[in-house]
Amino acid sequence: MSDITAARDAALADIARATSPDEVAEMTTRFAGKKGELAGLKKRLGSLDTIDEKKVAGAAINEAMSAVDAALDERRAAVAADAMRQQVENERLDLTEYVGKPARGHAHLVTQAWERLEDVFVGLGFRVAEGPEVETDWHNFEALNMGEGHPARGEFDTLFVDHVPPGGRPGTTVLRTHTSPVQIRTMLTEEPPIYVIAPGRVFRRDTPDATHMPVFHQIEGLVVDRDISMADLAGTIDAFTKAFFGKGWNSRLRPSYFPFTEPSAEFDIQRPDGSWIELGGCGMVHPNVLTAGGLDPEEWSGFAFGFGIDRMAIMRHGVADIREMFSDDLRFAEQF
Ligand code: FA5
Repeated sequence: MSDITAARDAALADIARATSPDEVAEMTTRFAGKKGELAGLKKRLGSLDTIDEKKVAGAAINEAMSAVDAALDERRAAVAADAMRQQVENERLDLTEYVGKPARGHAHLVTQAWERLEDVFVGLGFRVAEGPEVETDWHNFEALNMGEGHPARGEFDTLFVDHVPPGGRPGTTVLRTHTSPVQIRTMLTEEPPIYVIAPGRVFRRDTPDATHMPVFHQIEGLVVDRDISMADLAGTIDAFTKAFFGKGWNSRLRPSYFPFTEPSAEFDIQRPDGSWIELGGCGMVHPNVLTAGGLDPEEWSGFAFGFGIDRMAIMRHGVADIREMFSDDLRFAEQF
């Protein structure tokens, strides 16, 4: 009987000290398994002399085994709860722990310029129009008075898309080289008077350098109404220049050539220090373009302009190289 009591007490003492699920598992084998001490004592029951002795000792062993089993169950549950508590503590995320001011991002320089341009032109009474970046040859060139083989096509180093439209010819799907096709799409879907701007992404096979990117952004302007003249164009460009850059800035038009405007001009803006910078092209919408847009040139007249948003952004912020705007260097982006 003292062997049974000693084995039980030793087992219960050890079990009470177990601290991990692994230890409890090991003790389960050691104390409650077939090769355990109590199991060994049970096998020795046969060596006792009387039935009564066997009964008493057998009952004591069973009682001891039940006590050990219960202690193991209890310990197993306790260490499992501890382990869970530990894991929760380890994985705790203290959201109040952050000290200091979180760094806030901001819109890209081009996006900032794009959104300000929209604001200024909407303030002048324009609406924002859109067109697809993948265009048909017809919208990008033909309808803009640049038929097949027109020499001006050569100025746009065009990227072609493999797609062949149903019933169409290969090589007639392009990445738009300018935002001017939005002029055509607008005229075809809207009745004049038309006062729209169309900012967007355009593509050319230009090698990147300080002033060129193969993917860049333009903003187009189109006005179609009755009795629109070159004076309206010049006045609009000047109103825009002062609204966007400031009161001390001026604008001028210089004769130029675009197939889709006649007459055509380049427009420059003058900084308060007196220096001039070229911004974009403009002119009176060519009668052929009005016709392609489904409008009668005898009844309607209009002007259009287009300029580079990226170039304007680098001018405004004094950035030396357009490529810097598209690097992933945060030290650059964080300056603006
Ligand atoms: C045009 O694209 C005409 N569609 C503009 C126009 C519209 C004229 C309506 C008349 C009426 P141009 O190819 O010059 O014109 O491009 C206009 C502007 O886009 C340029 O002044 C320049 O600011 C910008 N630009 C042209 N190529 C690039 C380039 N590779 N990277 C960045 N900006 C460019």
